[in-house]
Amino acid sequence: MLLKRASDIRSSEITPEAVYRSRREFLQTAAAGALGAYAGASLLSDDLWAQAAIAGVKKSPLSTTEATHTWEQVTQYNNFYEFGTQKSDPARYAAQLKVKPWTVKVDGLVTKPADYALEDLIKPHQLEERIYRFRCVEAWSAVIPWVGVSLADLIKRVQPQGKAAYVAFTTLQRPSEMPGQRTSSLDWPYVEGLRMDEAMHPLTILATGIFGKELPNQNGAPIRLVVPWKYGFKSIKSIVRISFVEKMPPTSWNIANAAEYGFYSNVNPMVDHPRWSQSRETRLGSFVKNKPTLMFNGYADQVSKLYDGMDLKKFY
Ligand SMILES: Nc1nc2c(c(=O)[nH]1)N[C@H]1C(S)=C(S)[C@@H](COP(=O)(O)O)O[C@H]1N2
Ligand SMILES: [Mo]
Repeated sequence: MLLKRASDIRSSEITPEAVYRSRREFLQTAAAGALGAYAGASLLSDDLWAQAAIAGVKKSPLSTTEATHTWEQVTQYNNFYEFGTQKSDPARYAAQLKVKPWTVKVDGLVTKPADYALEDLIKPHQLEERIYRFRCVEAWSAVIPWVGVSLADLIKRVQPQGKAAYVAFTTLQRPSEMPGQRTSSLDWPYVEGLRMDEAMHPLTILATGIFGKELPNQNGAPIRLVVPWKYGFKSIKSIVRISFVEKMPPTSWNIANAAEYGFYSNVNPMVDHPRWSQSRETRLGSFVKNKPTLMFNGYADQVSKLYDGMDLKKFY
């Protein structure tokens, strides 16, 4: 029998997902209430809330003022295929991943290549809270208070060479602790990439936390990318390698299904996914796909310049 490709699994998930949300999250939302979520998050006792707090995090003017989702919503409904293809799998299985110590290899066309211990790569005084809208290609969305550093600051420190036109990212490959990697739902390891100007954009961050606490494993501990104007799958989790390269690097979802997932993957309500519309979205905790999706996920003023003159139907 042929193994199911991840792209097939996705299409079959659409209805069960909505059902799952409407049942489970009705109760959660009712409990967390309209408190504005962030404060409400602690109302839901969950031992993950015991994640270590991150000290000295500054607020950022780049944050949205919209109310955030709850800790429970953001940590119990995830995509992290290394732990399985169901939204509940990461919360169930990711605790077994050992994230300390953690090393990130910086290599390729760069002046200061090295295997950096995570503590040496992320400067605590640069940590900021960035509350961003998050939009998954499957048309659900959330508002998440990340803790992270500007990727641009890190890139400047390691000094890419003039020829470096793209940044490539790789997730940890450790099948002993990542049961999904013992299946062929995707080609492993998970890889992603950005054009250099996208990587250098002030909105692009490497996140190490959510809600002022260290990232739970299911959200991509100990370090993951967040690019708020792109579909969620660009936000690669549990990064172990950052490479500076000349040519556009391969990306996991493009490898899995090039007709459906391109390199750019900018949120764009005018360019539908071949199997569903992208014009509206379902906010986590809601029942209906009634929220209009905004161009570049609402970040058009900041990022549309990056794509001047590009046909976004062609470069999806
Ligand atoms: N390594 C890795 N990174 C990943 C994924 C994955 O399966 N593996 N899923 C992506 C997808 S499709 C989404 S929507 C986001 C989900 O992030 P969240 O679970 O923190 O909401 O992670 C992205 N990063
Ligand atoms: Mo996604």
